[in-house]
Formats: sequence, C-alpha cells, structure tokens
Amino acid sequence: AAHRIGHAGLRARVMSPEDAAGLIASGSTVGMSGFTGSGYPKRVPLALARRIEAEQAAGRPFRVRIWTGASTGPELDGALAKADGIEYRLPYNSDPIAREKINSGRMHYVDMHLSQVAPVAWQGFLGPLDTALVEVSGITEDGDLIPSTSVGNNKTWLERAGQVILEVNRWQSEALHGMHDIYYGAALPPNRVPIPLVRPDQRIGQPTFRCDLDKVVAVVETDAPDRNQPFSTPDAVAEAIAGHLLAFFRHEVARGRLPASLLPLQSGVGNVANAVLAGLMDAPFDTLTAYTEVIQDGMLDLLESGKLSLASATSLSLSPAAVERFNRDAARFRDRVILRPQEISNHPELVRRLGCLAMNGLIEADIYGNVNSTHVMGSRIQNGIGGSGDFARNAYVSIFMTPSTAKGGAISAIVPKVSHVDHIAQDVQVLVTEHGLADLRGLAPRQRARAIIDTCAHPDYRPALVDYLERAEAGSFGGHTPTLLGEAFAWHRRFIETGSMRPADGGAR
Ligand code: 0RQ
Repeated sequence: AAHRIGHAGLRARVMSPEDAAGLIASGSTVGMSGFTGSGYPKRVPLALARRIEAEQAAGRPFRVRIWTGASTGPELDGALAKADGIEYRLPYNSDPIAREKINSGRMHYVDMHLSQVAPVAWQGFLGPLDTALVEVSGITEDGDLIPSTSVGNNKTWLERAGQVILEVNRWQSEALHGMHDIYYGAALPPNRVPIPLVRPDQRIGQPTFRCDLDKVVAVVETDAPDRNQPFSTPDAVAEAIAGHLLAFFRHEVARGRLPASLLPLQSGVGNVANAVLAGLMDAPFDTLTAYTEVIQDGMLDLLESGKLSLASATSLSLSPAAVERFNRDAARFRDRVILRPQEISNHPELVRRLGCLAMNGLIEADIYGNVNSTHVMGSRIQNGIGGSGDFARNAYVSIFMTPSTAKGGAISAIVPKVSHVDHIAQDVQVLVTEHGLADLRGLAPRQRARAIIDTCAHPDYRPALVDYLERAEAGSFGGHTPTLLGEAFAWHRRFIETGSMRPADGGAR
C-alpha cells in the first residue's frame, strides 16, 4: 500500500493500529469518517475497543465521545459499543449493539439532521474536537487526501480536530480519485453566501481534502472492505409501493406538474427504496438525475443503463456484487458520480433550489400525516432521522413510503396518533403503502385523514381507524384536527401489553 501514500513525510508516520489507538485519550472526542457503512476507519477503532476493554478490566474507566457522518460498521460502532466505550455519539446510527446501549440508557445519542452536523460543529456548540480519525483511499505527493467511499463530515473533522489519524485503505478503488467535490466556501453567519450550485452535475469544489500535515500524528495502512450488505430482491409489498409511486410520477408528468425527466431524485436507504429505483429501470423516464445522500444498488443499475445521467450524493452504499461492478468500472462512473460533503448533499438551500423528489421510509404515520421515522412505540430508537428531515421539508414533493403493517401484521403503520414526531404533516405531501398512494397536497386535516385511511391503511385496521376518526369528530375538544387525547395512544399501549395492536375482542377500539 506504500504507493497509496505519496507524501514522504506522511509515509514516515505509518504505525500500527494499536500505537495509533494509544494516541486517543479517555474522555476525548473523536470525529470519525463513515456514512451508511462506507468509508469508515476499520483498524484503529478495533484497536481502540481492545484498549478500552483492557483498561476497564484493570478497573480504569475509559470511554470516548464519537462524532461520525452517519452509520458506520461493526468494526467501529459495533466494537466500541460492545466494549461499553462510547459515552456519547452523534448522529445517525444503525448498529444493533449501539442501538441496544442507547435504548438501555448506557449511551447518549444525539440524533441530528445530517446537514446540520458540520455547521453546528463550526458554531462551537458541540465543544472541541480532539481527534479526527478518517479513512482515505490515498494521499498525494503533496499531502492532499483522496477521499474514500464516503465524504460525510470529514472536511470539518480534519479542519476542526487538534490531531489527525489517517487510515489509508488500499482495498478502496484508486479510481475514486476525481469522483469527489469538496466545497470550501461555507462560512458562518453573518458571512454566509449562496452556495453556487444550480444543477446536480455541477462541481463547485476540489477533488481532495486539504489537511494541515503538522496535525497528522499517525497513518495506518488498511486493506479491508466496507460493510457492504446485500439487498433482498424486492418482495410483492415493495413492488406494489414502487408501482403506485411510478404511476404517480407518470400522472404528474401527464398533468404538466413534473418535467418528463422528473426532477432530481432523493431516495432513502432500505429495500423499499431500492425497489422503487428498480422500478424506474422500466419506467418511461429518461435522463434522470439524483441529488441524494446515498447511492445504492438500484441507482448503480440506472447509471449503467443510462437511464440516470448523474448521481450526486455523499456516500456509496452498495452490495458486495455491486461494489465489484463499481470497482471494475469506476473510471466509467467517475464522470457520472459526484460525492460531496453531507452538508452540501443534504443542504436545505440546494434541495429547495433543485426541487428534489424526496422518497423516504418511516416507522409509522398517523391519520393526519405526521410521520415518525425513528422511535418504536414512542421511546425505543430504531436508527435516527438521518437526512430525511433535510430533504422532506425542502423537497419539491415530499413522499413517504412504507408497508402498511409491521411485525407480521401485529402493528399498523397507520395509527390514530404517531407516538413520536419527526416530520410534521406540512412536510409530508404524499404517503404510499402497498395499498395505494394518498396525495395530500392541498388537503385539510380531516380530508387528509379520510385519504390516508381509505388509501394507505391495511384493510384489517381500516374499520378501527374510521371508528376512531368518527368518534373523534364527534367528541374532540376542537374540530380542526379531531383527537381523543385519552385514546390516541391506545393502539401502542395495546401492543406493549398484548404484542398486537389488533383489538383483542375484534371490536373497533
Ligand atoms: O425491524 O428488522 O427488527 O424486523 O423497523 O423496517 O420495514 O425493514 O423498513 O428498512 O425501510 O426501514 C424508518 C427504519 C424503515 C428507515 C426505517 C421495524 C421493522 C424492522 C426496519 P426488524 P423495514 P426499512 C436518508 C433517509 C430514517 C432515516 C431516513 C429509517 C425495522 O427508513 O431509518 O429516512 N429511516 N433516512 O420491523 C415497530 C413499526 C415499525 C417497526 C418498521 N411501526 N413498529 N417496528 N419497524 N415499522 C438516508 C439516510 O439518512 C442514511
């Protein structure tokens, strides 16, 4: 891997992951690279976890504060959480062990909008950043850093941190060089200026990170893959959701409300999102673009087929098979993939200007179209809000999609009242399940409720929702958004008590 480190001075700072982990102090804050399982450091966090375990076994408490881009991988979040070594973490997490620590109260977790992490760090509200621990795919002769498969908040971590540790991962394709666009024009108020990006395919920055080389205390060589997970082939539910959504796009084009090549697509992570992208392969839309957060398999297929002319994101999140295709052909993708800092990929100003079509998943929605993306039964975190808020509020059309039930039908995804709110009704314009698509634009709360119940709810739960709505309309304190305060969470309570939201007696309540 030596040739990946072009700068002689940095070559001289190569050391073992154990020695590098030794430079991280207990109680300190570490800004790590990594976004949706891509581009995260893989060897130093594992070595740090072992060190933490040894310290704790010797009766010396050792915990660190972790900032990242978004979710990382088992060698980082998993290993450090298992060692009970994370005192505080932000933002988005999807690691099961970290999730368990958060939900058992062992770890503080700050679930922020992903576009806001870097600016808030610059504002100083998060306190000092001691160490940046960043995976790169190479270092140039001049000491510029070639980013890896995600950009995330790395620019900010490298600039803000007191010391820098680099992991140079030779497993990553060398053809990544040139794919990134690192924007250096961001400033804080009152000096903030418009971001000069008016098309998704524009480059407004440079392909590498700058770094003050005096701050680099360690360079570690790595040869390990990202956490690339396979996607399951879309099931009938995902295909039905995709079908409704594509019919909606065709309808909007026919009505002249969307151009024939649509508008820049934003797609959340997960199997339903991937099914929608797969559906676009056969849909009558060409020269599509994506201005999104994550490029997953479905988008790679669209790029390969030429349906998608360009994808802008902050990270790749591909299955092992897709990674192989990507690496084989990375030079070809370089012109049509742009990876940017997450504050740019998700920037509200840009999402609004470009008019993104936002498509995100959810945990549950209520009859008025408020959306809970994060908390099961109002209190247990699943993952986090991720970039869904950045896109949903500012999108041209904000779409949320979900199977109508969860846990084998024991849970209705449409409930009288969401047990936690991430996206208020104003930010939820279209709701889609396998049963249909509710276009909520321009509808008042009671009209939204009828549309959502009739179109999106599972037929097994529809009568109970209608019954609730009718009694709320008759007996609510106010009539604008009829609500029975004493009953609004009865479905969640019933699930916690009985394991199912279905009324035990088959009755409506
Ligand atoms: O849990 O695996 O334990 O069974 O939630 O649900 O149906 O597999 O759906 O993968 O699309 O995830 C909202 C979590 C949906 C995701 C969420 C349980 C369900 C399962 C996953 P199990 P599915 P998906 C930009 C966009 C927030 C971030 C975001 C997410 C698990 O989309 O994290 O949008 N979104 N980012 O059983 C109890 C319910 C449930 C439920 C689902 N009502 N009650 N459990 N589950 N609904 C991209 C980024 O920011 C990175």
